[in-house]
Amino acid sequence: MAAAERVAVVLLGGRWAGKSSSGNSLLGLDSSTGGFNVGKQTDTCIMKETKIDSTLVSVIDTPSWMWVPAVDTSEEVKGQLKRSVILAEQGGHPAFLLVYPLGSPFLRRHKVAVEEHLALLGEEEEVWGHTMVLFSRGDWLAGRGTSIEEHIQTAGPELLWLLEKCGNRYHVINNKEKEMEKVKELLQKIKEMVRKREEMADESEEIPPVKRRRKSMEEPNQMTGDKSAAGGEVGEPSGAQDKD
Ligand SMILES: Nc1nc2c(ncn2[C@@H]2O[C@H](COP(=O)(O)OP(=O)(O)OP(=O)(O)O)[C@@H](O)[C@H]2O)c(=O)[nH]1
Ligand SMILES: [Mg+2]
Repeated sequence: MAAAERVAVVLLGGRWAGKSSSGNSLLGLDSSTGGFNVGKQTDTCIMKETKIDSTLVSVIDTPSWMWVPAVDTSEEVKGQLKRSVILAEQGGHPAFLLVYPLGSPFLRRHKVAVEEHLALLGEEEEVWGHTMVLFSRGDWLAGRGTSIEEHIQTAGPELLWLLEKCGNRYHVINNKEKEMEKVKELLQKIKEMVRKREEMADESEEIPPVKRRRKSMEEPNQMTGDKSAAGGEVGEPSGAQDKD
């Protein structure tokens, strides 16, 4: 299947970053209409699907890490993060969105946490080559009357490091406004990232195919979920009602 027709987006990041909300923006849903639970801590991976124009998009929400080195993250959360990759590979061409809220400085401890938690997901070049920064809380920028470019220029070296690791791929989203045009723009960027990566993989045997990477990863215990139709989900729902 062509890369343009199907993608699987994994939402990654620290506590309260806006992962579930960003997933809902992609799905065009909210907590009360079948989207991810917002405002309640996500504790297992959940995959939901939607169709945006002709593209089938699998959206995978994950539990947060705290802003600590990976060694201090529970085995349960680490297992769920690894599981997200396996779910993504079932759902299409994997793309990782590293969700980070605007208005929060990205410091050395954030850098360490991101680097070490992404290392759990697979081979470094392969993972970072499929990763884009998704800045949530786009309304923060609007409130300050500044652009993302200006914000990046005045941010510290850690944020510049992050963007460089992501090949300068980023997108700004305001989850308080369901802006479909912005979501479509994001999807185009994701597809472009995946397409470029697939092309590089075709050109170079140095880059391990996704399937080979998967073999090297431990199968988690809880692979009981089945992918369901659009709007359906895979994995254990957290069950509680949202506060948002
Ligand atoms: N103003 C504003 N608030 C946002 C935005 N995105 C998320 N939030 C708020 O940020 C809080 C956390 O959002 P979640 O989507 O639950 O964040 P999360 O990363 O899934 O959080 P955990 O799973 O609990 O770690 C909620 O109160 C959201 O309403 C945004 O773009 N703008
Ligand atoms: Mg969440």
